[in-house]
Amino acid sequence: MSDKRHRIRVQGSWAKPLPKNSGATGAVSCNHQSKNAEPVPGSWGYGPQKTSKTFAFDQPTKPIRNVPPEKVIEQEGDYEISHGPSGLSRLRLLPGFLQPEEADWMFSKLLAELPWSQKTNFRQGEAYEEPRLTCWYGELPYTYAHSTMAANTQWHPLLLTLREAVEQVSGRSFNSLLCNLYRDGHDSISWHSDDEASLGAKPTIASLSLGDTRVFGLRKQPPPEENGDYTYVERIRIPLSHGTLLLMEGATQDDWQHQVAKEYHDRGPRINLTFRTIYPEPEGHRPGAKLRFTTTQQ
Ligand SMILES: O=C(O)CCC(=O)C(=O)O
Repeated sequence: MSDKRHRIRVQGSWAKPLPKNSGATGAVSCNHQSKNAEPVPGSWGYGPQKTSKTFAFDQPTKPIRNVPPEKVIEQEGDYEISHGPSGLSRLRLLPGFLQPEEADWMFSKLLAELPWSQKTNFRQGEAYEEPRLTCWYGELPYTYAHSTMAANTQWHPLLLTLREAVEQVSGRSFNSLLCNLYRDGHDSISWHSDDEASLGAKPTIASLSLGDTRVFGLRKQPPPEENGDYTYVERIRIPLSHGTLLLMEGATQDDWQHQVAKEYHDRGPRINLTFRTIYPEPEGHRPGAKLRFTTTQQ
């Protein structure tokens, strides 16, 4: 290797200083000042310093807080995710609740045959198109945020079969179903809890996923002294794959929020079926009101 190429290779922290008088081949510019060179007034590190600053380390007045590491739940099992403040919050994850081949044909059938539509909802008085398609089954209407889905008793026969299977494994009964279709990775549902008064106290929600895997995120509600700041709350992520059943039980809707965030790489369509039990709206409250604003919870 020629001397020049060799020096190019070893520049940086490995580079040895060039020998003195290295001649033309050593013409790599550097900031060395020769012993006799006059310092340039005002240049970095030379010349008279106008102010002399000292840096003192002050002990921080507030304790340093760490953001808790996010937990991941992937294995089949029952998980007690918190014990307060509203009681025990519990998840049950059943990957492979449906065999892949049966999940495949159910996905295609539901994608083609359910009455999917895009709903307008409202946030702080502003209308927006929900970034997903939905449909609703149940003898009662369901209102969340500020939008109502009309009662619909025309259950697709496949949904009745799935409801029975979910009831058997969960030991709960469900009279309603909210279906979500995420067309691609840009479709999503933002942070919320399924805690409308019409779902009753401590509802069990059974969520069945078909199609592409999406990450289901959970974050703990911050205590009142945090004033709605979620920076230091516990977080959990659960990849929900084709044929997986997730049960949310106990105080999960009181003490945690959940979301399916947008993703910025390719995702295929995904259907999510959330079986619920709906009760008539409590009297004297607007439909869709949150339970904590309608009753005193124990
Ligand atoms: O798609 C999911 O897994 C979540 C759906 C959901 O959060 C909801 O319907 O309330």
